[in-house]
Amino acid sequence: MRRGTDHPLTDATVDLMDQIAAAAREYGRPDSADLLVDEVRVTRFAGSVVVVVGEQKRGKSSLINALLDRPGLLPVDADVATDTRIVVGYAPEDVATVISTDDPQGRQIPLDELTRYAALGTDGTPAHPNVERVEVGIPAPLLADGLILIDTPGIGALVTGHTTVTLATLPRADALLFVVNGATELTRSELAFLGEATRRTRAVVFVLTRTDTFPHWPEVLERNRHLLREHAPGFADAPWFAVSARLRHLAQQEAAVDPQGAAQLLADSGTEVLIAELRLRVLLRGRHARLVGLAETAAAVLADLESDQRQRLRSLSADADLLAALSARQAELATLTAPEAPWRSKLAERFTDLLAELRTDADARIATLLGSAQAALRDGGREALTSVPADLVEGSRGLVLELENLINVHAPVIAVQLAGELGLDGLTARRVDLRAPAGARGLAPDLIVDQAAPTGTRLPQLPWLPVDWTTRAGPQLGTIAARTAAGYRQLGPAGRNVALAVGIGAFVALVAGAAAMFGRLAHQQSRDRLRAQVEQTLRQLAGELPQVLASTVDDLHRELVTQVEQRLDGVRAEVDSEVRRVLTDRADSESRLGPQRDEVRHRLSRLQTLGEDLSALRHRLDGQG
Ligand SMILES: Nc1nc2c(ncn2[C@@H]2O[C@H](COP(=O)(O)OP(=O)(O)O)[C@@H](O)[C@H]2O)c(=O)[nH]1
Ligand SMILES: [Mg+2]
Repeated sequence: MRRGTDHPLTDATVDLMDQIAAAAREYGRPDSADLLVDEVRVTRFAGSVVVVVGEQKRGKSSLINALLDRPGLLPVDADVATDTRIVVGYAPEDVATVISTDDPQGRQIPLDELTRYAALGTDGTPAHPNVERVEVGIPAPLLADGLILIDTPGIGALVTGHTTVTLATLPRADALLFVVNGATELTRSELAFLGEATRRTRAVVFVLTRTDTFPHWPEVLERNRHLLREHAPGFADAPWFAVSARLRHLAQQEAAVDPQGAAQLLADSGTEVLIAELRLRVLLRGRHARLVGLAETAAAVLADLESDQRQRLRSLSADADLLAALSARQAELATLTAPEAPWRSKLAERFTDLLAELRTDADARIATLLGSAQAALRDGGREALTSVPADLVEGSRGLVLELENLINVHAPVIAVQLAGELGLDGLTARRVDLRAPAGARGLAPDLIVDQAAPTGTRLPQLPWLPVDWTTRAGPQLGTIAARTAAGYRQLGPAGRNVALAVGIGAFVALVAGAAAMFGRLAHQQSRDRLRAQVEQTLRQLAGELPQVLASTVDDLHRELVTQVEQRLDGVRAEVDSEVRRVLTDRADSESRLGPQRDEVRHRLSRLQTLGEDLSALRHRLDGQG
């Protein structure tokens, strides 16, 4: 994969990580070594996801086509509206895959059939309501650098299905690219969306399109800034880019004939500045945050290794207090591993709270789905007979995504808290992998694009993007590595990680079942019948949800308990063997202890050198930030 936008310190960082991983392996911490190697892999390949959002016909799809210099790529037409998410990433050759309820694994389609699957039909209803997303891979240079662009259906009222899904996607992306056009100022629904988005996104870039058609766009832009200050102050300082997709296409056509004119058109299109911004702010900053996270993880690993060796030195030097300290730790661990250890009930309480929160949230969302369906059936025209079921299908997807978000925000916090309270060196809540099979997440963008959707689910989601559970407090562009490091720092030495790999399959299946029901309700003849069926399906969903949520949370709880128990057993075994070593060392002769001390001192000095190199690197990273 071509990497034109690489961070200047990538090689230096990766090289040092390799050295630290090697030391960890040599000095008896293979898990820490694996952790580092794993994170390096993620850092090398992780791309940045940009969700392109805006109302219908603002020029989102045209903009993506222009940025990729592929005029016909995404469906653009006065009367063809995008009706599903189109995820565009790098692939060495053109490829398109439809992920639908019928084909959760994905089914390859010719790229030129994209419109058929991704757009509304001529009668204004989805031609393929079961399509969850389409993944498109093309060999565009901008994507080769790791960018993933997600084209979305237009946002409307906050409660509509499409908008719900788009909002739920934001915490999983690196940036939001918000598209408006130069004709009119931000609408009420756009401002409402942005208000909601403030809590959910790390970075936003505003793009005002069609500057070629709307000469008064500068006034519109000024007015928009003003409106943002008033209605979404969190975005008041976000950058704005005024562009014309058309001028970029014209420039492309002119390039061979009139290079000078083409260069002027390209400059006038404003798109080059936007591309530079995407490279700099999104790609490069994402990489930077990942490198910083990696360096932080490495620092914690080093501290861990050093503490091991210091303890070893104490033992070899017949430190009188060491045995007492180890015995105290043994006693403490004995209490913690007892069946009546207080952490168990405390943990149970936290999961009970989580369940309550999930239920409240789910109930509220189902009530909203019902309310807006009823309103549309009461007030809408005939099109409500098709739009309401379609909206409910999307609304169900949004429900799953939002509940996943909630679990992903809370479950790691519970794990982190517990680890802190148990004083468990090495209990690290790295990531809560809720659904995807091992290896399907946090992978290279090319893998995300190439890979089939997660297996074992009936309602496949957007490619899983790690949820930002540090919210906005973390690095500007949160990343797996940065967040992993945050968890690591809170929890002390890593090495043995708690990855909560729990399926929420039952939950997904339940909601997918409801979504499929809604899908079948389209083209009903009577409003009253449709209303009755919608109400019945939602009631059924609301009725079954508590049980399914309870068992999901129960699984999570059990999984964490198992992990903690295993970890406690591991620590116990470690401390026990340390005690045995202390006793052996005591019985040993000075002629044998001396050389061992020398070896440990040698190790400590190697670790110290690595530590100095790491400090220097972190300093350089700070300077680049
Ligand atoms: N003149 C002009 N028209 C544009 C430009 N960008 C988009 N359009 C037109 O605006 C309409 C809506 O564009 P589209 O990309 O489908 O909007 P979307 O619904 O936000 O994805 C289409 O007819 C496009 O041809 C532009 O930069 N200049
Ligand atoms: Mg579109």
